[in-house]
Amino acid sequence: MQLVGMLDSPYVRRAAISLRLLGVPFAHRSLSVFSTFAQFRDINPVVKAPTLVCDDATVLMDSTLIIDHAQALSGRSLVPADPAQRLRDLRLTGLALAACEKTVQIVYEHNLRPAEKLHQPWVDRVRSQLVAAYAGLEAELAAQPLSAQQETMTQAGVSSAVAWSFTQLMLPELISAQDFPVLAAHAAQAERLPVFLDTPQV
Ligand SMILES: N[C@@H](CCC(=O)N[C@@H](CS)C(=O)NCC(=O)O)C(=O)O
Repeated sequence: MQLVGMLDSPYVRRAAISLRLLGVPFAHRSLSVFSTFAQFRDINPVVKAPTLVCDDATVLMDSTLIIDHAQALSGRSLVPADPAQRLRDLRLTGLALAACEKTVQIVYEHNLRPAEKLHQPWVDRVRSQLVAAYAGLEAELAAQPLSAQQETMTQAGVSSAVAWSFTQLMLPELISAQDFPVLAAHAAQAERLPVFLDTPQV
């Protein structure tokens, strides 16, 4: 199985970390959706990272669906089975994915659009959504921490740490660790785990 995409994408990184936590073997192919667009398109015409090329040659995209498939293969899940704990984990994963999406939108707005075409009201709207997603995560983690241990980490623990590190890499001036200390501490602890160190975003 091949996981295609660069680890500076939080979606690729959370998929890679999840596959490793689940013990699902894969080869990582570090192709960019930008600088190696044509090569990526030969594998997946939709050019979405991550893309998983399965052993039977099925081409699967979207990190959530790739993780779902990996969980079926491994017979394990990174989401708790208990309905109440599961709901909380899904909610926190949703907040983390929203934070990833809003960070990517701001980065694309600045990097892909000519400066004179940047639409500031849109950037302001997306930024407020990004802050809301991190405020939600901070409140949840302050009320009840997430595990940052490799053996007990859930999908929310993985995705919130990956999202935080990604935003800190791309937009450090926009989201300050001082405003989200519990989340920043969770991510710092997760980033010291072997599975995170083996899957670096840079
Ligand atoms: N919901 C998707 C989002 C994936 C995504 O947007 N990936 C970005 C890279 S960070 C991408 O493929 N961008 C290229 C494009 O959308 O054209 C997932 O969870 O995998």
